[in-house]
Amino acid sequence: MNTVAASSPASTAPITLDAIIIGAGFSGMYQLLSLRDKLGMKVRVLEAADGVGGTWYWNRYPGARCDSESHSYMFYFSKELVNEWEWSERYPQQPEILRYLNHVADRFQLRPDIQFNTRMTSASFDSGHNRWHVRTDTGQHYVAKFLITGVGCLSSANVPDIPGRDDFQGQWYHTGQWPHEGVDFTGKRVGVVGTGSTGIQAIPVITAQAKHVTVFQRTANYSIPARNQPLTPEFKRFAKEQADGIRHIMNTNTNAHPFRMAPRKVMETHPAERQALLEAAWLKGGLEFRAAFNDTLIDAEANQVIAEFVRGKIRAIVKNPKTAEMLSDIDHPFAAKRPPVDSQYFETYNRDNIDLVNIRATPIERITAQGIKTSDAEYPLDIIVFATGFDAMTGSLLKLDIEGENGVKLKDYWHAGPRNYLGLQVPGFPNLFTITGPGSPSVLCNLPPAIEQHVDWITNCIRMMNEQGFNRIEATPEASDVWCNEVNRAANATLLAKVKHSWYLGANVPGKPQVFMPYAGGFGHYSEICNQVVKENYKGFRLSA
Ligand code: NA7
Repeated sequence: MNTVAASSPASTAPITLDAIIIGAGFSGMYQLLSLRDKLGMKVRVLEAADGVGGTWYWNRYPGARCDSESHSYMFYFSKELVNEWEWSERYPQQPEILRYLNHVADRFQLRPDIQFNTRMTSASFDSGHNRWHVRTDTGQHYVAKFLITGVGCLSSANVPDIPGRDDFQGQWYHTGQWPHEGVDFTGKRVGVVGTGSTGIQAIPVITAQAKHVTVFQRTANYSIPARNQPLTPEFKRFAKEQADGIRHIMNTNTNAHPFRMAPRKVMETHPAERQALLEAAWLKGGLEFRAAFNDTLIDAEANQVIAEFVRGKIRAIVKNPKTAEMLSDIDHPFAAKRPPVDSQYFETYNRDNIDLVNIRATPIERITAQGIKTSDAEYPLDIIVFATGFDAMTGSLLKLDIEGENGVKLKDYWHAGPRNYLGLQVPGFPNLFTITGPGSPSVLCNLPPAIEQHVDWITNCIRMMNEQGFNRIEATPEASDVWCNEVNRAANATLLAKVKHSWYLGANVPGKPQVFMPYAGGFGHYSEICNQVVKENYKGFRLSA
């Protein structure tokens, strides 16, 4: 192990390293471990928070839980790690995931090489020496051959710029920047804006505590019951004994989840059998519901059938017909926006301390000192919770102020949307790697396997460069163009690209270019493409000494 003391005082003298990694979540920690322990490189991770965890450090809102099943939401690179860690529930809650990531940091002695409370403020590439110069808000200046971002796809909070927000005399919070001490909702009138995965997780938990909750819904959403439960000793044993098989399934299927899509099509299945299969999938719950048929996201007619099944479930659960109508009046195909998984979301609307407001019909006009004013009413509130999502995929990268060759800024190069090769490298930004960057399967996947695949690819690439004496690697503009076309082609082959107001396209952030960002061609297929590129001597990359 080649540990670099991570607590050097602020100084103007540059500190020279082999690689700088930004972020100490799943990505940054595994990348550190790989470069330091496998390749013996001098590496430092810069992390803005005072602890590891990334997304799971910040997202501490009530009900925060992973939608991936716990036995799949972990690292698989170390058999010992798989064997020694035990999850308690089918879907882990945020504190348990954070405990896991802290365990990883301790077990592999990562902390000495992570510099906490340090935000990278800029990075610029020196072409003459093939080195990145990285500056931090702690006044440090690092020089490193490689710069690797592990900043997460959903980490730049999107707080809507609603007029009057600063006038509000109560408290407001964004779910992705939740206070560590928690928020006490007892006796409070709470407004929740947003009904994506986060709002759907938080609303039942907040409503169980608050005096009254008003949900401001812009887009009604599908949700599948999680059917969360404690894991049985038998399942825990199965997950460990079958770890290799589970890993193989995740690494070779479409979404890196530990289950395969059933090899059947909706319209080719007899309606009675179809109904029975959907009922069984609904009872089992979770994201696996999507795997009951393999054409849900490809065939609009098939999707309609499934969408109508879920709408029917909503109408059956929610007793107030007006509320049921608002919740089931969904304007997009099933799973074409990120499909949430819930615990008692629709059931919560049967309580008498919750109301739903359709802000598409009666838009929010402003926030007042007392609450939220829509076009037809004012709602007095003590607390507003913005569950309004993230400037996804590109937001956290563009905040970093990265400048490549010839002084070109990443934000200018990407002014019309992200352009890169394989989601890994941007032309004109040599020796910069973006773990789970736009253009890779990333958010369409269960992320830990996607992160392991990217980190392993980057590590093997750097190993090859070290062994063969290359100092510089850069994606060619031609390869990037071809890849961007492939990303568009893959999206257009599905119903995902049909939804114009989805964060996959950047539509949730005013002014953001609308480009479909993740690669929808499937994780297993994507991995094969990455492997083939290596076999063809890093086809599409320019390597130089
Ligand atoms: P999402 O999925 O982006 O959901 C955000 C929600 O907030 C969604 O209902 C939005 O409505 C709503 N929203 C966003 N901006 C506004 C404004 N200005 N006014 C009213 N409503 C608004 O974010 P989540 O945090 O729920 O989930 C993100 C991911 O985290 C999730 O996919 C998982 O992977 C984990 P819209 O649909 O845009 O009309």
